[in-house]
Amino acid sequence: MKNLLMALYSLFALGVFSISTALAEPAVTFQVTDDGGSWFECSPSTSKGCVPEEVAGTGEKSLAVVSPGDTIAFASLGQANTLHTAVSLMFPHKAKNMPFDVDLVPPLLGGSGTPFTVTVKDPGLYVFFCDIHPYMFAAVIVDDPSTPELDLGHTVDLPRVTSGGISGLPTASDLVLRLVHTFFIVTNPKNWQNYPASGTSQWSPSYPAVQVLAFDANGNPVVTNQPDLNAFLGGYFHEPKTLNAPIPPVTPGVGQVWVDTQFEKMSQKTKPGTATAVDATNFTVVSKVGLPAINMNNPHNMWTDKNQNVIYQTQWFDNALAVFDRTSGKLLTNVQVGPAPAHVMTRTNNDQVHISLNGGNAVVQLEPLATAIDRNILVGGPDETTHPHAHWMSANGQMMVTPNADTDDSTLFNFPTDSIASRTPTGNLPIATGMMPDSSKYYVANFLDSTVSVIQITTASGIPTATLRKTINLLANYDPISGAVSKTCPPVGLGCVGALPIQTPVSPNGKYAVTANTLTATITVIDTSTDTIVATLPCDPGCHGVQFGAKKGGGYYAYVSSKSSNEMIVVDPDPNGAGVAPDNGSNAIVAGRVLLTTANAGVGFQSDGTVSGNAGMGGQGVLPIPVVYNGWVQNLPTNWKAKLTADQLKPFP
Ligand SMILES: [Cu+2]
Repeated sequence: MKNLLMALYSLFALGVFSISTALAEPAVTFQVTDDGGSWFECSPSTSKGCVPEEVAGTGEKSLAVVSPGDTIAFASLGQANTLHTAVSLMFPHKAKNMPFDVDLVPPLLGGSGTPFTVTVKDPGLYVFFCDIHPYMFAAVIVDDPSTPELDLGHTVDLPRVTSGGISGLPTASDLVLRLVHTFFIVTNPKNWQNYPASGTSQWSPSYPAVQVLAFDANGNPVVTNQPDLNAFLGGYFHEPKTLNAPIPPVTPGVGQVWVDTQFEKMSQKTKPGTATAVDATNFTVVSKVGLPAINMNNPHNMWTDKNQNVIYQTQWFDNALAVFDRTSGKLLTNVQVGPAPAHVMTRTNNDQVHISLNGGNAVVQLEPLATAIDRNILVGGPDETTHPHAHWMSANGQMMVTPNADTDDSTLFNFPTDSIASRTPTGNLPIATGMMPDSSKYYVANFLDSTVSVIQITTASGIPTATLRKTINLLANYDPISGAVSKTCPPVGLGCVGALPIQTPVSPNGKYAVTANTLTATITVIDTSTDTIVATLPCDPGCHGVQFGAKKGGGYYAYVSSKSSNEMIVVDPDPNGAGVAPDNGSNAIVAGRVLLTTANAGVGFQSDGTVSGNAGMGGQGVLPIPVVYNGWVQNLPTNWKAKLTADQLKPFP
């Protein structure tokens, strides 16, 4: 036996088995990282395939061109700290070996480091993503050697996009071009919208300067009549665009607005992300917290305790919840909670802290101020991977609802009975929730579906039951092939369209819900009395986070963040005030914009580090202080209550 082994070793050494090892060698490896943009970094370990930045556009590291029959690989080899997945989002119609959905476990969580490999046989365009962090993209073009251009193929399938999926969509259709455009914006920090502190700047994103072959609905080639993809996409999306320096609202807000500038880098640490505090009374930046001492990693979402003293800060690309002092920015604790902690909220009745584990199947419950971990509340069966993202806690503290990204449903957990009351099917990849101030109804934004599920809660004898009442289709007025929009919305006549919706909170007075749509860069306002879309406002690329804060003198602002921009948008959903019709959000306006970089630093600005890149970029979680939602506002200390109006202190009758 020993001799046989020795003989085999000799044969390997002589290269006799080199054919099989050559077949297994991937043309490209996409390694997951925590770095903004290049989350699937095309590995330089093999020279073939990765499109160099001088061709793809400086900063673009997630694009590959390979040949039919090549193998591509996805791996977590130590640059990422938490669980990610590799999932096929878009691929040539009926392509072999598609679709797939695999976990990429990092060495830190016990992963073996063995890459997942798949052979791509059919020429055309493939886009892959992480369905835990759904803006992590990789793209592969499998090029047909018989044509001089790069081949996107005739049609593609998107099995998880819209209910029932999309099959056979032309590659030159509006929706595919929007996804390709978004890929090149999101994965390349140089293509993010960099607003100036004063005057104007040009936003001129770059795309690969190569000829591409795509086809329209009649099977005719359409892109080849343009010089290259750079010229084509730039023309199609009317770029370059002029960016005006953000002008803040005239009417101040109350307190502070914290924004997770999740991609902003500091020279004192290797992982990206800061929490940026804006003084809502003058809309200047007063604090940037990067927590270099713990190498804070991708801060995603925040909440505070009932006294508004601490910031609970999730680290979505990591496994811990950081807690820091809101005034000083000093770290208080860093608690290991589990894979990909996404969102955090408190319970109004006891100030306990609840953190969703986006890479797991639970919401972690901590004692107030995160002094101890109580338990993991399972939101699915013990063997399920539900992947809850942005949960919401009811105003009375009795219920919690989660959007389960991996099981396409929503869990309603009832605290008095300590059990799951219901699981309601939603659309594809539910990502965020928002609840009415009387806990009568909640909204679930379905990311890949571009729908919002409206779920009614009926409580009898202390037991809630949930019923799907309506599905609001944000793409109802949109033709994915031509891009035609059949309906415009108030107040500025923008198309009534929202694609890839994310955060969707309901206003503290329960009159409207506001949704941030990441693909269309639009903000949708939903009238909660009719559950219809009543307004559409412009947003920035990667439009993502929304929360309501108090407007000085009465009413609310909806503060909106965008991943691929360095500004925050301030929406006034009721500029003519409560009691003056309309009060349903249909006259919502963008009241102003706030630059999130240190160029907008105000008096007394403080920070625990020096910004070294992606300044002000990566806007995700938003937390206005004080928290003015029904149930929380009543618990505020008197000094905060003194800043609010009687209506704000009692937002819902
Ligand atoms: Cu991920």
